[in-house]
Amino acid sequence: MQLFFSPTQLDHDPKKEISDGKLVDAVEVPKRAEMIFDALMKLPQIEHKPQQDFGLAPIAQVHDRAYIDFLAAFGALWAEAGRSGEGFPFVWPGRDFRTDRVPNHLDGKLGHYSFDAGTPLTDKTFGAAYASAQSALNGASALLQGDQASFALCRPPGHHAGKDYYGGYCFFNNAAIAAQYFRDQGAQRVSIFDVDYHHGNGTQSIFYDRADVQFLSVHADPMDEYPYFLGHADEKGVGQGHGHNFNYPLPLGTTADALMAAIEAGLAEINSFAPDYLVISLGVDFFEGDPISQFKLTYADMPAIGTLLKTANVPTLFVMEGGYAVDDLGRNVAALIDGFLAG
Ligand code: OKP
Ligand code: ZN
Repeated sequence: MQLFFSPTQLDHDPKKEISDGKLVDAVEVPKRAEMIFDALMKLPQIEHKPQQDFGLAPIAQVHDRAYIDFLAAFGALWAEAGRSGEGFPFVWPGRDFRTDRVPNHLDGKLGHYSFDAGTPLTDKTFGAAYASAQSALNGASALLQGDQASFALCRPPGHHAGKDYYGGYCFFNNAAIAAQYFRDQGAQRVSIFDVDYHHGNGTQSIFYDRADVQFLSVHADPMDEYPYFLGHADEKGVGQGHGHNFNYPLPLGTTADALMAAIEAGLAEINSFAPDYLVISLGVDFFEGDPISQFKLTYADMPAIGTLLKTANVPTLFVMEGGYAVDDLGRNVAALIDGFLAG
């Protein structure tokens, strides 16, 4: 199994985030990727090769140009405004505000292109997010060339990012970019199964009106957990996309049995859809020790999740999303992938 990761992804190195009314130490840190990389490299089946650069075009197949340009320009705009620290939005268009005009002012732009205040933006974010998306594209390319499985160690993660907004530590939607790339390279149908603890609101939104990309997500019930405003079971898709979106919200405190039952339900839908490729948005923040999450899976539960995902029996790209128990992160991911490879 080829593993894709570039050190440029470590350049996004935020110091602080806003949480519980305070500036606290950032949770989505470079060390996360280093821990996962080191642990995966210990698996004998994993090989790490140099990355190809697919350019901006496949990113622009998913994200609006103006949004991409804003992220690219952010560092200069922030410096020009004479600001120090990291970029945080604090004003958004409320329900009946206008969103058809992008404000000139930096604070207006920040609000226009984001949906939460928990995601620090730095002058290095664009480069790291670009490199993270390239890892996903390399992983997709490996499957297009005939590999049965590949692992894109994406970080920053992607599944909360929509076509023209960031949030939830996510800037470019790596899973969506990979899925769209499969389509653009001739695949007829692609499934994205999001098994992060949080709902993949960005990925859902990007494909909500489409019949060619099926989206499924198991996650903590948005009534009780971030991102709060999307991820309910009655969100089925619109237009051509109706019947191609599947949400499996689960209660806080969920253990392996219930999570695996929901994954099995999702796998049955994937089986009927018969995709050419499967993208797994993988977060291991369902781990009991995760500092920001409230599911109760143990380290010992990880291999069975991987083995279960293998039963999809479709060429599979893993795209890394969340997981914040930094000391346990590597071995949790490696145990899950070990279970997948053994399955
Ligand atoms: C990203 B991913 C906790 C704030 C949590 C956002 C969580 C984003 C999770 N006080 N903020 O899906 O793992
Ligand atoms: Zn998550």
